[in-house]
Amino acid sequence: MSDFPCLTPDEVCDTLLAAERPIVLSHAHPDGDTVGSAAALCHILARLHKKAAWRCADPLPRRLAFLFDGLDMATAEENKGGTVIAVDVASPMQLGSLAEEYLPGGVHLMLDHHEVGCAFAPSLICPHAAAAGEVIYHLAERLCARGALTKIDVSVAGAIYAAISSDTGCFKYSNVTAETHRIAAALHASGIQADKINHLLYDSRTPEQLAAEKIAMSRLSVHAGGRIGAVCLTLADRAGLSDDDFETAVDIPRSMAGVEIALVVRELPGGVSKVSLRSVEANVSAVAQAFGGGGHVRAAGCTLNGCPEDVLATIMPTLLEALGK
Ligand SMILES: [Mn+2]
Repeated sequence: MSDFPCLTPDEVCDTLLAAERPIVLSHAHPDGDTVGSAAALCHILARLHKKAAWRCADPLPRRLAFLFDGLDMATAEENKGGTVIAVDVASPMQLGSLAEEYLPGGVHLMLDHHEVGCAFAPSLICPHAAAAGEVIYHLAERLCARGALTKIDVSVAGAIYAAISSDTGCFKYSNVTAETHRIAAALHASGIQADKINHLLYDSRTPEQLAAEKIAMSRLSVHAGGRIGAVCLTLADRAGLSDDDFETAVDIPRSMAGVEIALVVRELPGGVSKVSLRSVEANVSAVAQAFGGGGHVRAAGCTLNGCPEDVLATIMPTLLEALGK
């Protein structure tokens, strides 16, 4: 267990209210939840008269850039030495190259929702929340109740909505609860344009993303009588395209009828391959953990030595076990 305290929502609000020159950190290979939650927190901090900086080990994906619209951000240099808050980051490894800079001891607060992780700062972790965005929503509500915020305005609401929509596949995944919908309803009432946000997140692909999907489709293989769908991508397959472009590749095996576990195995430089796992019901978090990774029950990942085909063969017995075969 970690040596860092678990904080109450009120203690987190105290930290936010006392924060000076805040720096908000997102996890490496940023997704809509870590970026949306960070943007929402930056908007909240702006209402508290604090100009925040945002940092991530990897570049902000183009399709998520709209989340920072209207925010007057500080540079990391300007806020150096200030209060550091990590959002949607479950473990030090997920900070990527920022871990060297901020750990140990340089992060003051972590706000997260992963059930498996390794705390690296005083934390508020809500494993039942579908997204880190839900955690931010409850903090914003708490700040309103304490009179520190007058309301959850449209900018805060839009960023939280995008965060939650991202981690729930547009409110489709099994992590969605009645509470998720209650929060979404409240965000709608704040005047957000949910249709526009979801269009930007889901229905708008660049030519590069479409090219990546075409490659992923050509690398699809099925196993266990159609219950496992895998896409193996070598460095050569991905030449000229970014990781960002391949973000939706896992949707291809996942969308195949009968597939219970979908995965993408991508070769990285240095002889390792990164596995992204999704499932309908099976516990892929257990699979990822067996190989030193982690995540959620139905969305997890790990990194192993070897080329994609070899890594797929290595983890196949564990995948079959997860299917209960
Ligand atoms: Mn998340």
